[in-house]
Amino acid sequence: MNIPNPGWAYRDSWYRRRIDSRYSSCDLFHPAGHGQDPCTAAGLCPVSIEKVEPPPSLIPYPGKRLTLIDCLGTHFRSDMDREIAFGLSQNHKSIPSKYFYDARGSRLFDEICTLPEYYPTRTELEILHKYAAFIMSVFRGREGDLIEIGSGSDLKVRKLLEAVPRHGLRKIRYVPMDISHAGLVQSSLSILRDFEGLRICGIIGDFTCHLSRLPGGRKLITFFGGTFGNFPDPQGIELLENISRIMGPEDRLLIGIDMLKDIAIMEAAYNDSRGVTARFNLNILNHVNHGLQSDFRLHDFEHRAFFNPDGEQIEMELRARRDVRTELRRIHMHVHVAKGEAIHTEISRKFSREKAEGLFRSAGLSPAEWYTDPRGWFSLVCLKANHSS
Ligand code: SAH
Ligand code: AVI
Repeated sequence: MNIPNPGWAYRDSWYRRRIDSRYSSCDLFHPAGHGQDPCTAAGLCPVSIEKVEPPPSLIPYPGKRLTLIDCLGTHFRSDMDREIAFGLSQNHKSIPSKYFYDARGSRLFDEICTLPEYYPTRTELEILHKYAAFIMSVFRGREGDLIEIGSGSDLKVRKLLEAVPRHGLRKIRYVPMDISHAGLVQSSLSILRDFEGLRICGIIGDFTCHLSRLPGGRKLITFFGGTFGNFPDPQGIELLENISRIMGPEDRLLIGIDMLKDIAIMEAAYNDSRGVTARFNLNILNHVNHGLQSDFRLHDFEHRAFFNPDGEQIEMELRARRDVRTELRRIHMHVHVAKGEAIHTEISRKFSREKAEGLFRSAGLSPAEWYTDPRGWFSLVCLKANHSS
């Protein structure tokens, strides 16, 4: 089933039924008509919420174990208009990788994570499995927030939560933040079901601009999957600086980074034999078509992913098989992609330890712990903010 993103999930009857029938302790905030600032109620910084529209049957919810807050609101559409128009009007065309993650894109990414060629997920899980109890000891049985930015599916946070004794779960609030509305709701509900006593405050937001909306108390911030590697140096450093600004002396940032390795292994991870990564890459055009009312035909493009040794990164693009012309009708913009021309969609950086440490340092962060797998393919780094030490 396709749940359009964002903001439509609750209007979908299948989805509504699923929430109604399985979860009663759920609180969805509606900006208008409640006379209450939802963020204040949830212990978060004030924010205007413009779009969550739960059907009347979802309110009220005793227990209030799940709160959902929408920071994207109507801005999502105008930001998407502006960013897509900018990217497609450049000499080297591009679409920002965050637009991979509509409901279908999020599902395709989950499928990528199960592929034999896509080593990052299982390697990161292996590391988490080994060190979860140690990582979660930062809470030392005290109250705090376990924040996950770019949370996606719940695979990884489960490993951390499973390492917490049952009574400890009551002291923790899980705060996932993701741009994908459907993905965030689905994973929040699944965690809510399986971890009794845990409270969840899901934030539908963009971590490049909504970090200040995160709660201010004691926290462990997690940024899994190597998503940090989807940013070039300047944006990556800026993102880390923004994270470090909201960290207190005892707070930690646990960040996943994919390490440099044999080129054939890295390239195979982005050119899987079942073609799931190709579908994931091409699906970004579906998202653009839906959002900006265009008519890109997916079969007019070919998925390409290769390692660029200069940037030490995998680059993904969509190469036009023929001359393509379409109009982004929502913003009255005509686009021409010439045969053979590429639309760049993603970089996925692969790090040496020295390179990563340099970036962390530039952002005012330093490693407190460095966890890796026996082959050194992936690293989970626990960082503290220098300003607060
Ligand atoms: N953390 C998960 C998912 C990684 S996929 C894992 O390790 O498997 C990247 C996730 O980040 C997706 O769920 C996507 O929706 C989200 N994402 C990408 N760009 C984002 C942005 N700018 N703000 C918030 N979430 C974003
Ligand atoms: C989310 N991110 C870390 C993934 C990656 O490996 O860069 C996205 C992805 N792109 C293709 N496959 C997976």
